[in-house]
Amino acid sequence: MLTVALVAGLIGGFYLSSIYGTASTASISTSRPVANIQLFIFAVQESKMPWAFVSSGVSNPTIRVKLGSNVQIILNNTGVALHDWALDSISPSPYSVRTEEVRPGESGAISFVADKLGSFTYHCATPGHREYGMQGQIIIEG
Ligand SMILES: [Cu+2]
Repeated sequence: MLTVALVAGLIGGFYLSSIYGTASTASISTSRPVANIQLFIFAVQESKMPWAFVSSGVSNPTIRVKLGSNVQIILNNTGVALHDWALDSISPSPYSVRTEEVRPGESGAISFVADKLGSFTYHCATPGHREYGMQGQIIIEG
């Protein structure tokens, strides 16, 4: 019985020292961890009502983001009006994110750090477009 405990203690001690050994080796590295990057690419559908952001064939998709991610939004304006992509206080949300107004045939991009948990609405902030249907949900989860 005593032998078993002694051996277990030795193995445990070795295990712990190997963990700490790994940790101290890792701390030598000066490179920072690569942030989790999540990319979302949207096109625009305004040829019929309701208007929509479209991603992979889905209109106004609910997008899910891991807390702390670097979120990159690309808006390809495939419509004929000005559009943007916004996640702002009007949504409402605690974020203040908005691409420039993107002209037809052009693309806009914006990135932000998803540092606040919750479910919010992204939308096109060009007047009237949200009412036409350009809005969807973004869920930032831990
Ligand atoms: Cu719009």
